[in-house]
Amino acid sequence: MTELTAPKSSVTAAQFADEIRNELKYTQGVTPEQAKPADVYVATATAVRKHLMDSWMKTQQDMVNGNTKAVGYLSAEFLMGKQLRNALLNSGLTDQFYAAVKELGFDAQEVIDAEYEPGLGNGGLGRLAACFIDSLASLGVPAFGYGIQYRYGIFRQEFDEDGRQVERPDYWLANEDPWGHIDYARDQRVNFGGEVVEEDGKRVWKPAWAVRAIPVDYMVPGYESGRVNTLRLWQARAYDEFDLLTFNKSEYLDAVKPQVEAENISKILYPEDSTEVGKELRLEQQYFFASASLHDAIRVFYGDAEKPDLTTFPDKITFQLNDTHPVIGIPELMRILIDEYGYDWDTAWDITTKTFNYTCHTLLPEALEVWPASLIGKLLPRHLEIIEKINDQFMHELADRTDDEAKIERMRILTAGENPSVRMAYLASYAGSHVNGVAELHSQLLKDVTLRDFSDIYPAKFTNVTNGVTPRRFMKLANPGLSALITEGLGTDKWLEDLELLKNLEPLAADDEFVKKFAKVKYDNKVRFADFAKAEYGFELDPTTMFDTMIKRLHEYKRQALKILEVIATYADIKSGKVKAEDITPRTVIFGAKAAPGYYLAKMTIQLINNVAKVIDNDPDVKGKLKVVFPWNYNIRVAQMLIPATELDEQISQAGKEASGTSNMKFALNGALTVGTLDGANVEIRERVGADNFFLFGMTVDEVDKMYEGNYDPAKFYEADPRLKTAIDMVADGTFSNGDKETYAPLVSDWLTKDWFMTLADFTAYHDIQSQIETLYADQLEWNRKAILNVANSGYFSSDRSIEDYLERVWMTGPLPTEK
Ligand code: OAK
Repeated sequence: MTELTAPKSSVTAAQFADEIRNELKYTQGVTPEQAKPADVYVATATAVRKHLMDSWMKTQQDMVNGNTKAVGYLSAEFLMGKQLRNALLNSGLTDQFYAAVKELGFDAQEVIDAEYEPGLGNGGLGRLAACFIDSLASLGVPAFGYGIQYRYGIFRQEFDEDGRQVERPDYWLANEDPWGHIDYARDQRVNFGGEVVEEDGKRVWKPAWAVRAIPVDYMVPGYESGRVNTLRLWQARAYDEFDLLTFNKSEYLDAVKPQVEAENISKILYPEDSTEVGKELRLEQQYFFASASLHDAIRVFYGDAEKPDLTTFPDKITFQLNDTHPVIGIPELMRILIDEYGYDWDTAWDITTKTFNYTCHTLLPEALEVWPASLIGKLLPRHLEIIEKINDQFMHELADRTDDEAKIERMRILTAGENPSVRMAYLASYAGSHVNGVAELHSQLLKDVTLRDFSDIYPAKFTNVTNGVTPRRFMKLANPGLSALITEGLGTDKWLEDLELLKNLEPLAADDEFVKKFAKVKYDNKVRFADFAKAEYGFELDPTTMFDTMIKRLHEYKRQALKILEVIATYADIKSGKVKAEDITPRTVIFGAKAAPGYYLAKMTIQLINNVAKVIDNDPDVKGKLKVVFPWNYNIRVAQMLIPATELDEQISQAGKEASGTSNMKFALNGALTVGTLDGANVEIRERVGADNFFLFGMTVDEVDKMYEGNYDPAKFYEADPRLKTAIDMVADGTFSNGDKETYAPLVSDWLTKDWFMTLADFTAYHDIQSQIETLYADQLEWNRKAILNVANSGYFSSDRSIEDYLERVWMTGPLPTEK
């Protein structure tokens, strides 16, 4: 399928074909006859980069020479997805590409498929970072994304014959990466370990070992903005032996070990989502990229000046801390200013506090990073001193502001006692200019609960910026059919830059002809996904059934268990004849999820889902009525196929646990209806699309809190709802484990005795809403009308709007001036 693109590059398809031929010859060293699709992919990517080069250089020049403050987005994760089609779109070369590869005798899809998706993130936080740098470039705001170029991204997920998750290494760099440019000349030295000594009345850090940080630059082209920003991902390399020889011989062995291990620092992305593992390597990673990025920004804006005036640093760039992972950058900037540039403490503090802002992405206490002071002292002794001093200063400041000693004690950045630790969220909340949550409810809960003491003392720091998603990737690229229909309906494609224009689709929801066209697009997307699922996974999907999807990391709070228990109960209803054949709405339930490798119950839930899928599939009684599939290794590519094909989106987390969610936005924008709780951004989606166009169920945050207070007993809910009881009994009695009662015993026991996220308490409400869903689904015209209303009213959830909010509320900057 070709796509209409704007802006059109003036390059013709024939010229572009020549450029590709040229790259095949001079980059790949092959003739078009010898070339494989992978060669054509690399050649095309190389040609596209050249098209972007002038804008990239100009953007950097304008950023350095002008007066527009830049944004530095510091993030341990950037989950970018494939680059080729996005780069073609934003350079106006899509049509030329399709024509050129055809002329060269290749299948465009095979060329696109040759790109290996980099998985440099775990989930929502990493994908949000990718959407944000897309929007920054599209709005023409000068920006850097700063992170780590992990050699191994998120693990590749497979399932074994028992349905268990198996993690395989994702060696994405075993494939050519034509987008990344390694810039050896702009490396940075990052030091670790050693001790701090007193020299001439100054504290001097004598590190024990160092790592070379080498930037790999990725162009981030804006859509229709003519601007190209930079994503700079750091690679860790060892220095050569010369450095080691400077160490005292007797320490040689100790010294050589970290040297050899230097490259481990950028070797692997931690496959954790929300729960932290206290690993030394993780702190090394965090310091590695924070330190290299701060030094890099100083180099970018002040060149090699020996005595730059760094009091202007916060006017040059503002740094956003994407959760706590880069928060070690705060003491690092203090250290750079004091130790490397000779500023006094107060001046350094003034610069530092003006430079950083902090976004929190969680409500789970265990996801707020806390580092043992001993570990920081071992790896970064000078930073520990600085953190101690920040904490002292903070305690004094608090004593001036409140008499509440218990509160002061609660707020310590460095905890007291025998094994003190450093609370990174508190450090960020004290030192950052602004602190924000990622949806209204989340920001409110941060203020009321998680960071309450901080918001009491510093209310002006706290703000909300509701997340968003880029319509370029998640509508235009993922859903060409719907995009074309929207452009037809609106008479313009400007909605891709101003997503609120979707509002003008609202009247078309009353136009039966338009609704039918919309329904046809959805059906075609279902067929497309079914074809993909057949080719990729061997699944047989029936596109006439309802596509009901739950995609997100596997976590108890997200409650995949609620969904699978409802599926099991429905299966039992059909088997027992309780539900008549004619009353059944045939459904295909689609799951996509990775579980952290060490997360026992999450992995067991995956195994259960796979085995439920298997049992249902082998049962002729439910054929054509119910099907469950679990495409393994869910990633951005699968998301781009599956979201446009989905009719019902599951956002069923326990209220008060999901910070925002962003797939909920992607689904609404692609015309799915949501069944969801009042959690995260669901609340705002429902407000905008209208309560009639959203299937709400379940307890509210207040009800959840009350239930916790009342000593929640899940067994009562098990006893009270016969469907729930049957479903859990089936899991327990071996129905989904070849008769083995032990397989899921830990899961069953957790449900019946603990059930921290109250899956059982919400089960009945979740079932009750299903009949509303099915009644509406039976009236396809009405269903699709509501789906259109979801699209029309979700323009607010563009990441362009999120970035505009950050510009106004947090960063106080804007786009580079455009030339007349
Ligand atoms: C990851 C590690 C530590 C803390 C939070 C996360 C994370 O991925 N959080 C997710 O961030 C998304 C983007 O803001 C939100 O939409 C999700 O609700 C949140 O779980």
